[in-house]
Amino acid sequence: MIESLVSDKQLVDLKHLLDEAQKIVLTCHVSPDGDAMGALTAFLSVLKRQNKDVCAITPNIFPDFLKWLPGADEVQVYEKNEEQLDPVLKAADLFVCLDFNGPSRMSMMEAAVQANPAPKIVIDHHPNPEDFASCLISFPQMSSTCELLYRVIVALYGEDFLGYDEAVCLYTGMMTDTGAFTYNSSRSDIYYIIGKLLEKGIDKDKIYRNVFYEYSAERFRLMGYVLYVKMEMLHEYHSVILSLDREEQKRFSHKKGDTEGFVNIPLQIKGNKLSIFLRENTEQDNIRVSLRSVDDFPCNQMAAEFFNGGGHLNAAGGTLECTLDEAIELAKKAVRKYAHLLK
Ligand SMILES: [Mn+2]
Repeated sequence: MIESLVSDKQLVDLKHLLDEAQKIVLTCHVSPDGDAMGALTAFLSVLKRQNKDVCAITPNIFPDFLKWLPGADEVQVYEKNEEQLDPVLKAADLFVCLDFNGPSRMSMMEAAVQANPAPKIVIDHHPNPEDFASCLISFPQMSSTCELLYRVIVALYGEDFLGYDEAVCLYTGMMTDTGAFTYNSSRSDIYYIIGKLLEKGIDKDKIYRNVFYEYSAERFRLMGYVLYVKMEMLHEYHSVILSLDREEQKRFSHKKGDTEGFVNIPLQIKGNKLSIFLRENTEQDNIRVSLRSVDDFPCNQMAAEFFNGGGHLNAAGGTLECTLDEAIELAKKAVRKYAHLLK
């Protein structure tokens, strides 16, 4: 048996909140990734099988490459349907917040959720959770929220209760948050859990293809363009800056999710320690910043200091309200400031 991590007290609180609730809303962070969607769909399925009245709502749309997830078709998108979903948020008597550590991560949905004083269960692996949970299950050492949720579900309902669809969802989150187990995935527990999920009959190779072999040709043309034309090497600092403006994204028929993973590519360059990707947001008037690093370079610290963001040690993000050229200058300034950790 795997250690559940969740304390007896937490488990009692969790059970009590779930038992008492009549109308549960599950939610996750804005711009959901595989871990957020995997956790959302897995827990949706589990609670439905517990005969709960439960609704899963994302703040905005999730990428096409996650639409195949079992239960994804039942997930509501707040941004697309505010009038119909506001009453659902208002009527909820329990929220379960998955894969985020502070209310602002719900973005356009924050106000509506926070207006409801109903208790919140937070199940998450981001460091430094804010004080907004009635029941906080936060373990930053976890590879993913899905890994943690596996332990929570098993602690609540037992290993046998977990079904095939839920195993697919949980594996997807663990796989995507670790770059298919290439980073943040060196604990043996992870592979014990994968073993258990495989016993449920999941096809991990098919899941890999569902997520990573589903891109459009335009994405690869855009990737080629970014790497050939828009990659700036800061050799002295073992860092790389990638950037994309709105016009360039339009030129390559950019769809949400198309630039997913670009920021990781420069880390494959020999000796490189840090990769920064600056992209003009196609939905809002700001710039999305993504940071990735290897070893112990603190992306989250740099993101908090320079880019109004945060995250994990090796993967963090933020936003900037300025021009792309200004953002590039700021990124260079950030790299110079952290030179002692990069040289
Ligand atoms: Mn996550």
